[in-house]
Amino acid sequence: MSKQYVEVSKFLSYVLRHQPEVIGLTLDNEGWADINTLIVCAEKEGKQLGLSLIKSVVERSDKKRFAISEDGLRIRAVQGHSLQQVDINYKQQIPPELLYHGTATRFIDSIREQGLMAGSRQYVHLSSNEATAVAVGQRHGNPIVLKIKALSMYEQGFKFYQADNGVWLAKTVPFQFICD
Ligand code: HQG
Repeated sequence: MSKQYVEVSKFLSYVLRHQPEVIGLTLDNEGWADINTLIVCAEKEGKQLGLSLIKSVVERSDKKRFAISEDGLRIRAVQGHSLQQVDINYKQQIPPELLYHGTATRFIDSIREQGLMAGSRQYVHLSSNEATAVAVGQRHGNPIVLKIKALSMYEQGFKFYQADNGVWLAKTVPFQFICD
């Protein structure tokens, strides 16, 4: 993706997952924003976003971070929200035996004590492949990939969800389900 696309993608992630109010935007309960309103609000803040630019960023997003509604009028982030009022009706799924979580080595002591916590986001994010987890961990520092006994967790009553882009979500991961 070009530098401009990455910038727009980060901007969309920020306003659609975390802080729509910084540009005067409101999201509905399922996280949708009206695209025309988004364009107007962004422009007031000095950010030029045309409809075609937004559409190509959505289509080319490496992780398929965003979705456009069937009528083409609304946009939302498919996962990653910290906004508590957004309640996406994720599909509950039976997870594979193992899922992966990339983090930084400096968090390990705290994770050992508390398990994986969602922190400011609504969910702990897990992936079905190790490479994605390495990349996620690198964002925080010296990366380490934790293997999660997801199926055992599920069998003990923990719920797993999957976002439209394949990211796995759980409210928490107790440390006992992290492989040695
Ligand atoms: C860590 C990206 C201390 C956790 C990715 C992580 C992902 C703890 C950090 C999505 C902890 C939170 C989310 C505990 C968890 N003590 N640290 N008990 N429990 N942590 O950014 O998973 O590219 O909120 O390990 O692909 O890094 O933006 O979560 O290191 O799917 O689309 O606390 O964001 O997607 O960091 O990333 P984050 P994350 P995008």
